[in-house]
Amino acid sequence: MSRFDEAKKIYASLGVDAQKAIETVGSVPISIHCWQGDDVVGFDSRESLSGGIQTTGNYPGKATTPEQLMADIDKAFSMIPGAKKLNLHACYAIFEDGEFADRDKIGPKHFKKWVDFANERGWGLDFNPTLFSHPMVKDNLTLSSPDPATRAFWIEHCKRCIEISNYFAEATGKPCVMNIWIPDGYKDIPADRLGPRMRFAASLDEILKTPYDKEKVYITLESKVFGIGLEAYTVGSSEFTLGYAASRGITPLMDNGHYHPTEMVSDKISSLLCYHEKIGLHITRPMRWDSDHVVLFDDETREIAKEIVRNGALERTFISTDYFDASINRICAWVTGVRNVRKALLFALLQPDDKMKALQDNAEFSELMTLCERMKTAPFGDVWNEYLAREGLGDDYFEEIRAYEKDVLLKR
Ligand code: RNT
Ligand code: ZN
Repeated sequence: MSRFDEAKKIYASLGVDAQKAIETVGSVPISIHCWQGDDVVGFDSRESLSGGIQTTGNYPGKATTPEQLMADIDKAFSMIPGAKKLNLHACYAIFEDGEFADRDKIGPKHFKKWVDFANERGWGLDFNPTLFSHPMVKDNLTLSSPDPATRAFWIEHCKRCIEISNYFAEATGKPCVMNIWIPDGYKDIPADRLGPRMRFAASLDEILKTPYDKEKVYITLESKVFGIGLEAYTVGSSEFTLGYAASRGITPLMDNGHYHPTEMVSDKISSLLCYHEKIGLHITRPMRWDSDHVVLFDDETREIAKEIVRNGALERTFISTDYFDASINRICAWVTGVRNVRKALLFALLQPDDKMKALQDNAEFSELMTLCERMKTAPFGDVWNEYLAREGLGDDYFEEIRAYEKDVLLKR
């Protein structure tokens, strides 16, 4: 009997259909961030990364051209099982023949190469306006700036990004999620907290007047508690974005690096599901701060996956990754982090949810605790390895990464 057959029997005895879990897990799309490949630099400006986010490390081999980034994406994606989307930022616009368009002038044509790239591979595309690393970020402010010209520039940028998102949805035939995140905030205690938030809301209202196909383009709004140099106050706080999204009928997005350390996104998903048909997630790993380490197969990643699966929310959740480690091989970072999201989903699909809910409702908390603990040591690895094998992949991928580093990355 194979290890998987053995595991299947054990899971069946716990009330779980391992075969079905394997069949389901690969169909869940994970939107993979392109920006792990080049430390969130992009191709449109020579500005260094700003906005209170930071990459640290100087590992060799970073992609610096669209061709290199595409090659690295191909390599990484080939080692990641399951349905994938590619998540782009506006700063990854591709200009040809010496042409340049500033962020308030970009359009679909600057992303045609990305559309061709995605279509050749059958991937959907997601998108993000880039409201950082640009001289029009004035005093750390964009859409909430007191300066009308600054606000107007970024409003125009976001409107163009909606157009580009519409183009993505149409050209790929797959829905496009466009996520708005602004870095705006203050380093020290502000004298006016309301003004910037009112201006941000007014700017968003203006942006949302842009026509778009609501069946195909989903606009999400991401919150944040603080950034580097923006420690005292961020305009787009959790309360602000949840209120805005609920009142305007757009989708809230939670990044699990964007809360106080004892606040858990896994605990927040169910609350948002009460009020929103769709929710968005940026899955990352905060280490003491919003450090965006590579996602591991850790407790919180599993708990987030469990909340999505046991609440029947796989089709209601836009799952994307958002981390950027420049201190290790970037392909390895991509593959490891995204595999861990998929692994957490498989783990979640292997829980006896009905039984556990019944135990909770019957106040059988001792039994619930023991069952949860047993599930941790059930033969999960055998099911994961079976899933990988069916995808033509293995659990030991490091030699392949090392070979690509030697043959491609170190020659750059
Ligand atoms: C920043 C946000 C945001 C960015 C990306 C690059 O704290 O998490 O999502 O990481 O847009
Ligand atoms: Zn994020």
